[in-house]
Amino acid sequence: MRRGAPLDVLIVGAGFAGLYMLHKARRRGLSALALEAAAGVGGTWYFNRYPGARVDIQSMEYSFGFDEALQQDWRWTERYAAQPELRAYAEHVADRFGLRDGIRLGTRVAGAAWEEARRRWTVRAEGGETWEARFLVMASGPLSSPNTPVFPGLEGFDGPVYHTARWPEEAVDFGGRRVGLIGTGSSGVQAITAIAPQCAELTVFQRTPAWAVPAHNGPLDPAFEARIKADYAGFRARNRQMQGGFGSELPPNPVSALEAGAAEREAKFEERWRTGGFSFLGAFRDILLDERANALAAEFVRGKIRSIVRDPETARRLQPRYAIGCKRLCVDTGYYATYNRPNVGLVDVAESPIERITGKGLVAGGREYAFDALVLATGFDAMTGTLTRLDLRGRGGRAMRDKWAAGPLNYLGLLIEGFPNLFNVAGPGSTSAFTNVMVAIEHHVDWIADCIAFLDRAGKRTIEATEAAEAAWVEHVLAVAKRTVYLTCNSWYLGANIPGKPRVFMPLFGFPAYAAKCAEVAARGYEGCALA
Ligand code: NA7
Repeated sequence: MRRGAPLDVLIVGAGFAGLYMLHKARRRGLSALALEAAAGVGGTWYFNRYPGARVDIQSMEYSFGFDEALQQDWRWTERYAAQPELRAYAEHVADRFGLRDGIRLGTRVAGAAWEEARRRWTVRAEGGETWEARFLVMASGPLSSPNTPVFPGLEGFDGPVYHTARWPEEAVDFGGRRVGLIGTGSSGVQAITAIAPQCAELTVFQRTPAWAVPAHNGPLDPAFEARIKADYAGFRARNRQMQGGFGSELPPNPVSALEAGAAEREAKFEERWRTGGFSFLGAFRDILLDERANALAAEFVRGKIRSIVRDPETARRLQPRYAIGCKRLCVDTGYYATYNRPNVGLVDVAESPIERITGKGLVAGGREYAFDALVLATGFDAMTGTLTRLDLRGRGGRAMRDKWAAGPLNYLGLLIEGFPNLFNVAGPGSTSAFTNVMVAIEHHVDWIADCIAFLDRAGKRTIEATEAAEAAWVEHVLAVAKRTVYLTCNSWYLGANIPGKPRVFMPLFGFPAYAAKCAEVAARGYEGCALA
C-alpha cells in the first residue's frame, strides 16, 4: 500500500536527530514524516533503559540549543541526566513543537530504493506500507543496532537474557537473584554499578577493562544553571569552538604532559579527577595526541584503581593496558568501588574466553559460572550497522551493504555516492561519536535543510557525492586519526568490536574544523558533489 502524495523529506528515526529534522523541515515549509520503530520517541534514550543508564555529557550541554525558549524553560535535575529524564525531554520536544502528527511510531523501516526515473526514494516499512519522498534523511543513530555476539547455547539459557540496548519497559527485579553480566563498556560500567546493590550476586565477565573517571554526579547547581541561562547562546557558541563541541567551562590545559614536572602533573591530574567527566582528558593538551603523554594519564588512573579496589588481584584485572580515551572513556559513579562489594565477582574472559552458555550459566576457561539472569552489555554494530542491515538500494539497485563492504565510503559523513538525495546524520565520516552528539545533530540538520533549500532555489533535483570526493574524505578522516591515539586499540570507532567488520576508522576528530569544512563546501555550491 502506498501512502498519499510524495513527501519532501522522509526521516528514519524519531530520536533527537529525527525530532529536530522534522521540526526544521516543517519550519522550512517542507512536507516531512518521521518513521520510528519504537513505541515512543527518544531513540537511544528510548531503548537504553537499563539500570544506571545516564548521559556522559553534562545535561546543560546535552540538550538542544536551537530554540531559546526551550533551553530557558527546561529544567534538568542532575548534572548528568538519567535516561528517564532524557526520554521525558524528547517527549517534551515532540509536544512543544507539535511534532506528533508527523511521526509514525511502531513503524520499522525495512528498506528504501532510489527510483532514478522519478528521482524519488520509495521507503518500505516492515508490513509492506510504502512512502515516496524527494529526500531521505537517515536519523537512525550511530549506536542503534545492538550487538549480540554469537555465544553457543545462548537460546538454551534457563533464565531471562537482557541486552542493555533493548531493556524491557517493565521493571526488572534482580532481588535475590544471581546475575551474570558480559561487557564492560559505558553501558556495562553503568549497569554493573546499578545492579550490584539490587542482586544477590553479580558476576562480571570482562574481556577488556574499562577506563572510568568519576562523574561526580549530583543535583544540578542552581547558581550554575542561572549563570548559563543568562547567556545560553554564548555558552553554546563557546562549546561549538571546542574539539568535542562541549566543555568550554573547563577547556584543555594548553601545557604538554611531557613538559610538566612530576608534581605539577600529579596536581593537574588530581584536579581534573576531582572535577570529573571528560575534562580529565584535557588535563594536558596532548593526552589524546601523544602516546607518551597518554601513558602518564593512564598510570595516574591505574594508581586510582589500585587505591580504590581492595583485592589486589581484582585491582590488577581492572587496570587497562591500552591508551586512556582510545575506547570511549567511561564516566562513572562508583564503578571501581563496586568490586569491593562481597557479592560482586570479576572474571577475565580475555585470558579464558567464553566458550558457551549453558542452561544454568556459562563456561569460560573450562569452568562453569552459575547465575539466574544474564545481562548482555555487549554494545552495538556502531555507525554502519543500521544502514547496512536495511535493504537500502541506491542508483541501479546497488545495496548499501555492498557499497560499504570494505568500509563506509562517504563525503563529509553526510552524503554517499550512488545514493542521491540521501543524507546521513551523525554517521561515519562525521564528528558524531567524538562530539556532544546534540551539537553534531543540530549542525547536520541545519546543513541538510540549507542544502535542500539551495537545491530548490537552484532548480536542481538531486545531489550526491562524487567518488573522488569520497575517497579524499575517507583518507582525511584517517589522516586526522593518525595524529591521535585512537588507532592504538580495538574500539567500535574502528569496527573492531564486530567479528569480520572491516577495520576502518569511522568518526572524525575535531568539530570546529569539520563545521568550517562543511560550511565551505556549501559556500562553494556544494563542491565535491554532483548536482543535477
Ligand atoms: P561497548 O563500548 O562496545 O562495550 C561493549 C562491551 O562488551 C565491551 O567491554 C566488549 O569487550 C564486550 N564484548 C563484546 N563482545 C564480547 C564477547 N564476545 N565476549 C566478551 N565481551 C564482549 O558498548 P556500550 O553499550 O557499553 O557503549 C557504547 C557507547 O554507548 C559508548 O561508547 C557511549 O558512546 C555510549 P571489548 O572491549 O570488545 O573487548
